Amino acid sequence: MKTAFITGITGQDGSYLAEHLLHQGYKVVGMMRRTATPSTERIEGVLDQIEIAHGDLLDQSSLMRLFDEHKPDEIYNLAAQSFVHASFYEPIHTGEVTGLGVARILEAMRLVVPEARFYQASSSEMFGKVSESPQKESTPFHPRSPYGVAKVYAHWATVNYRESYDLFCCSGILFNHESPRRGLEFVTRKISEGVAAIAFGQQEDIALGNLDARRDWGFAGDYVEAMHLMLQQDTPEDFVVATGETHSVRDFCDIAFARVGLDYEKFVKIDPRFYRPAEVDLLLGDPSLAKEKLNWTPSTPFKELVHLMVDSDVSRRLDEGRTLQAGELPPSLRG
Ligand code: NAP
Ligand code: F7E
Repeated sequence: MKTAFITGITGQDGSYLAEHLLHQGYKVVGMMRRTATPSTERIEGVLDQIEIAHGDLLDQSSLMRLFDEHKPDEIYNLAAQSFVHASFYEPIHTGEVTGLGVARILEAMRLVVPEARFYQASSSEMFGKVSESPQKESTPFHPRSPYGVAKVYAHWATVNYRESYDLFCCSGILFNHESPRRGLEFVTRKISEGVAAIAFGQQEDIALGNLDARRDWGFAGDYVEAMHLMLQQDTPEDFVVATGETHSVRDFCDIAFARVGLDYEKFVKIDPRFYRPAEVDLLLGDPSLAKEKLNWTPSTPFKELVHLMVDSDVSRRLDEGRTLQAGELPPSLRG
């Protein structure tokens, strides 16, 4: 039985990847950092099937100790300070975790488990101010935030360990991927949760920033499959993972509010606090290489993704016995 080691196990992707790898017959070890209140909500369903290991990307010795203890065959580095907006306010911390943390993990792998295969969670935020559309593996990077800058460092560190030491290291350049498990601060979940709260009379409006930003949004459950496929290749290579479609934040609002029979224009307020010092205006990925070499395709169209997220936030309230106050829910969502 192969052992997979996942950092960022408590995050959105960590939870989906753990489920996918368990299904594939792996032993899964998930790394968690020490916090006063452990955040295991997303992995409650699989906690009894995985092994939790305590370590931190800020602590080199913890990574070396854990690799020595678990001797992983595959290492998936999903841990990061992943919120772009916060990276402008905590640039040093973001650099330490999201950038240098990857050098720490690569060095631990080189010294302790050089035969392991390594996946780095690279990001479309590295393209930033894009020089071509759609973006592909060869598109130049122009990051627009401390987060994007840290991911570029991590990306090149991964390439460098592959070229310098012949390690099996690769990066998935993943475009935005969402789910009902998305953190509440990201725009998609902020909207889906806000729509549900408005429909149940718990909230009056949603304050957002730039509605014209465009993203290539896919479903997280699909994207973790691409991560696994990358580590099953004969030779390590980097891949763009995306849907090949782009939509604006405004489009997301429109479909999300319509799902509960409401008009977004009546409920969305613009608040300059949610604008960023530098914005990424447009992201659109070209997943041709992943389709060709990994035989990977996204399964969840944009509208379906928005509905999935809104339905989940509505259903949770219905399960809690809450009563609908506003809107015209479609029949599938009525309690
Ligand atoms: P997420 O939900 O924010 O999860 C981040 C994970 O990193 C959490 O488990 C967090 O633990 C952990 N972490 C943070 N600091 C750490 C540290 N110092 N040591 C160890 N663990 C630490 O992110 P996600 O959406 O699942 O994304 C997974 C990865 O893909 C991230 O690297 C992200 O940057 C990257 N990415 C995401 C997307 C996307 O659209 N979702 C796209 C491209 C790339 P706590 O629970 O303790 O905070
Ligand atoms: O913002 C705009 C905002 O925070 C999307 C991370 O997973 O994907 C994610 O980064 C867009 C931006 O995600 C609000 O200005 C408007 O243009 O949901 P987001 P992100 O910054 O694209 C990449 C690929 C990653 O790698 C990251 O880890 O939406 N926007 N109004 C807003 N965004 C937020 N968060 N909140 C607003 O109120």
